[in-house]
Amino acid sequence: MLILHGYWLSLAAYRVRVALKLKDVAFEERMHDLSCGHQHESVFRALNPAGAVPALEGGTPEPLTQSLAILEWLEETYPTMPLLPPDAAGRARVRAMFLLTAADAHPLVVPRVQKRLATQFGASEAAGREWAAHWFTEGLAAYEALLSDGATRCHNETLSLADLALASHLIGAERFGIDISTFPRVATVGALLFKLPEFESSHPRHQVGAVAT
Ligand SMILES: N[C@@H](CCC(=O)N[C@@H](CS)C(=O)NCC(=O)O)C(=O)O
Repeated sequence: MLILHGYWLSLAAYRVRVALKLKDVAFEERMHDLSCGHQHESVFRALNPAGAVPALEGGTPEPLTQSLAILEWLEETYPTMPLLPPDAAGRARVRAMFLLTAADAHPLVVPRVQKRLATQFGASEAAGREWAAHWFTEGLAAYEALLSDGATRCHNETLSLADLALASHLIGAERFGIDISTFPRVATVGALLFKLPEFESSHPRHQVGAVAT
């Protein structure tokens, strides 16, 4: 049985949770309370020396880390319900859209960065939230420009890793109080994605330990 090490609020764990469900892979999830610093404990660092979720244990000799690496492994190991297109150009486009969130926006708002902004630069909680909203808004603008008019999915009307990233981005956007109505294509695709049970049931609000934010 695969074990997903996650946290209810983690957008990166969300991306992996959705893929496991879409691919109908059995897993159990263990939550680590990032708000209490559990990611810094030695037992957790043994799973991921970088001190971050997600980590996926049980399918490989060493736990897998980094949502994209985990998702690529899942893709190769459980090819049913493919989440990458068959053509090289399509795969490059999907990975680029995925990285808008996973490489460009999300890393700027994770707890360790927010904490550093506060300790090194004296950023208040409100300033940290504004910072996060800024980077997530930039990401939304990029998705909006890349999506086709009338699109129901990020790429070629077929579910892909890009949709997992966009859905996680939208969860963050909501949390940071961003009005997505100025991004109509993103709003349309997002609304359709969250109608899918795998996307909705994986939402942080339905996870163990969830509290209203
Ligand atoms: N780039 C990583 C992100 C990993 C990451 O930063 N995860 C966050 C939660 S979404 C975390 O565990 N942060 C711990 C911290 O910042 O202290 C991925 O896509 O998996």
